[in-house]
Order: sequence, then C-alpha cells, then structure tokens
Amino acid sequence: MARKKLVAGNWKMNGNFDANEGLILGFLAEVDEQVDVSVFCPFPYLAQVGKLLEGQQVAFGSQDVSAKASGAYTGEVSVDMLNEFGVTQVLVGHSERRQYHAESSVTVAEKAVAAISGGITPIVCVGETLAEREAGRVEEVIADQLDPVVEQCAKFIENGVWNLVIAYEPVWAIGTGVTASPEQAQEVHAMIRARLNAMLGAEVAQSTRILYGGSVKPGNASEIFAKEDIDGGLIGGAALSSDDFSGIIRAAR
Ligand code: G2H
Repeated sequence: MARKKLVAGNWKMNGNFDANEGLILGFLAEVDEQVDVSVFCPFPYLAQVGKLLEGQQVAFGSQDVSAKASGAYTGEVSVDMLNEFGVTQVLVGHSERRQYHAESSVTVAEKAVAAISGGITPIVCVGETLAEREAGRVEEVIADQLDPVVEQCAKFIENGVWNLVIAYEPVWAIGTGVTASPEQAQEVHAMIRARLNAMLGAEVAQSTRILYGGSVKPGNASEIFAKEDIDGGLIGGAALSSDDFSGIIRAAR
C-alpha cells in the first residue's frame, strides 16, 4: 500500500512570535499535496501558529497532551483544549518526555487513547538508548514501548485503519548529530511493521505510517526516506530553519 510521506517539525522548547512567523512563512512555499507536513510548537504558540496556517495544507499540534479530560492536574493540557485551537495531531511519548518527565509506556498509551478519542492523531514516539542497542535489546525495548499503545488503541481501528502514526527515534541519534544509517533505521522500521502485522494484521501494518527521527537534515533525508518502511521524518533541530525544513520536505517528494 502506498503511504504518503509525512514531514513533521518538532520545535521542542524553541521559538518566539517573530521567529515562528518567519519560520512558517519561510517554508510554506515548499508545501504541496505530494507530502504531508505538520509542525509541533510549544503550547503558548498554538493560537499564533493556527492563525498563520489558516487555509494552508499544514497540520499543527502540541508536543504533549494530558491523558485526563479535565480537573486538578496542574500544568496539564487536555485534548478538548487542543481541539479548541484546531489541533489535529499531537506528539506523545517523545524520549525527552520519557526521560525528563518519567513518562511510562502505559501513560503514553493512555495519552494516545485520549488523543484518538478526541479526534486528534497521536504520533507515538519509540526508541532505544545507546546502552540498550549495545546490549542487543532494541527489539525488546521497542516492543515494551509499542505493545501497550497497540493494545490500548486497537479498538479504534476501523476498516483496517487507525488515526495513529509511529515515530522511531533512537535516543542516541537525537540532537547529537549522529544519525542512524538508513539501513539501521530500516531494520527497526521493518521490525515495528512486522510487530503491527503480528498483533493487528496486514492491513493495519501496511497502512500505518512510521516516521524516522534523529538528526535528520536536508543532506541525509533523501536516502533515509527512500527506505521501504520509512514514511517520513520527525525533525527537531533542522525544523527550526525554514531552509533546512524546506530541503527535507523536498527530499520527501
Ligand atoms: C528527535 C528529533 C525530533 P533532532 O528528538 O523529534 O530531534 O532532529 O534534533 O534529533
């Protein structure tokens, strides 16, 4: 099944009103119907980004969401609140959330459920650390992160399709300048797809987009995106430059 590529920019905790506007206006000309594009900004900029993207073919969202609907959860932001801003996608389980905010795979699965229930597509991030890779534990770690999500979200599958994207982001390649080789990335992507196939069947496995993230740049994007099971990228550092982000969008065509 042909899967349309998705290039998603994760701004992390960067940006300000001026920079956001310059960044978006700088890459919009590169967007067409051949590639899906989305950006994930910090919460305070959702209104600004939503306005800048009005009428454009670019989705936007936040970098996290609460699993809870409402109530006494200081600092949290709910799916309903995101919907009020027109958000259609959200990142969940980014390794920086797992590492600095102790998010477990169960919490990540609950957030994915909350997002899908509210009509927002979660991009669920998974990935191993260098120590885990060197210990030969890649498959085990990915399975531990992925399985609770699959188990919790399978009920949302309709006609072989679910509103869920997976991003494989090896922790050792995030913001380090070290990129997984296209072959290393493809190997894990194929493993993830095989796991989806075993748990949910071929139709879901073949229709699910699996993005690669970790030091993707205009210079390495084409060969990464050329791999069979890599359906685009989750871009951090290079998403903060409109030239670089434009180059990565071009590479996805
Ligand atoms: C991985 C990625 C974006 P970078 O975190 O999610 O960041 O491209 O800077 O490695």
